[in-house]
Amino acid sequence: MGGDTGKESECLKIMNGKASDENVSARAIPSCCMKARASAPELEAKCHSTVVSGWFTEPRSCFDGDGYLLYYNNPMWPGESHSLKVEKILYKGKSEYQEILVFESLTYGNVLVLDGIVQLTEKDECAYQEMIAHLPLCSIPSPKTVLVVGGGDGGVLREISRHSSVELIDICEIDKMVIDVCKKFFPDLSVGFEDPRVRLHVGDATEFLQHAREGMYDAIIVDSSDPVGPAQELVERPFFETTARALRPGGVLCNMAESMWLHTHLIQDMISICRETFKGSVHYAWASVPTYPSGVIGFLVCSTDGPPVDFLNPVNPIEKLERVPKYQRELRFYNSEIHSAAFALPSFLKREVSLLRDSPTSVQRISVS
Ligand code: SPD
Repeated sequence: MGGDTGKESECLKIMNGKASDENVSARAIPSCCMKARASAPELEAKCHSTVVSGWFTEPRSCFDGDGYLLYYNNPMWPGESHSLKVEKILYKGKSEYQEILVFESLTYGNVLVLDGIVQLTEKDECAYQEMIAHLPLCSIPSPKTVLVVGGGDGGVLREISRHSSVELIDICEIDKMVIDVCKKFFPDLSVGFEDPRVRLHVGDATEFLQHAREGMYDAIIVDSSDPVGPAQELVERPFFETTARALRPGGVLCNMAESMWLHTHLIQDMISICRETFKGSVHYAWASVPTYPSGVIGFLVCSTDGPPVDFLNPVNPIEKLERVPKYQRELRFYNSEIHSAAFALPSFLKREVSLLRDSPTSVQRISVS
């Protein structure tokens, strides 16, 4: 799979509607790559978004003139939807990049939705933010320089702030409006911006990384939305190459990597690219997040050539960190046991994506009996 770049670009092209209709209809479309079908022009005009009869439903539901459900307009998880009961709509707006919705839910606290997709809820955000930050930072000794790509809500910054070894936290978020809205409605997350080690850059992360000094960062954390639209390039080869260049030898990347139940093809693509791009370790981990599609989310962790990184056994355990009281609340999800457990994978996933185990100097496939 490592050299199968044709397959990799095919998946990403289909997801993002770049493949020609002829090519798409001539073969079976993988379940994680349904953009081509969902964006068929005759269906596009009939979408209704967001809140209907007091319920928010993801993805957006599309009805015919008589009110019958036609389809769900999201290429990432066709054939299913998830609803939350809305108590009150708190904010609705449109930035240069996306639609932003914030509502108070009955059971999950305030909810942030971008382009119709749930990004976080107050109740379960801890699982995602804590894992995406501490999986990489607890895997290397004394991280000092960290870059966050995306992450405009501030939750990942809040988690990085727990690490007293960190001296600099750059964040590159493209959408200033997301930052401003979160400061108003998600103060428990946006508190992350108050850390004096944080330097905010509003702009395109690919450009930012292209100008970053080679070997500048100990860790890069990609906290993006799904790879449809603005975040598409964050799962493509050029982005991973620029990321690897900006990491020091033995530096680590942690990238949001979707659901093992829904996106095995995408995960395969990402692993395939990263095996070629990062010369250290490449691993997949996952956590339970009830309000994300299928209730789980994955993380792809990679290290560059250099001092070996054993992601499975945290060398910088969170329990031993010196407390930085000002920005800290208790951890709700992450601990060292969860860290190691997150790399235990179901058999179907090991088989489908040929997941990897480290050897001291290289990566190799593991066999599954
Ligand atoms: N399917 C939704 C995935 C969202 C990942 N990003 C969430 C941002 C939280 N900081």
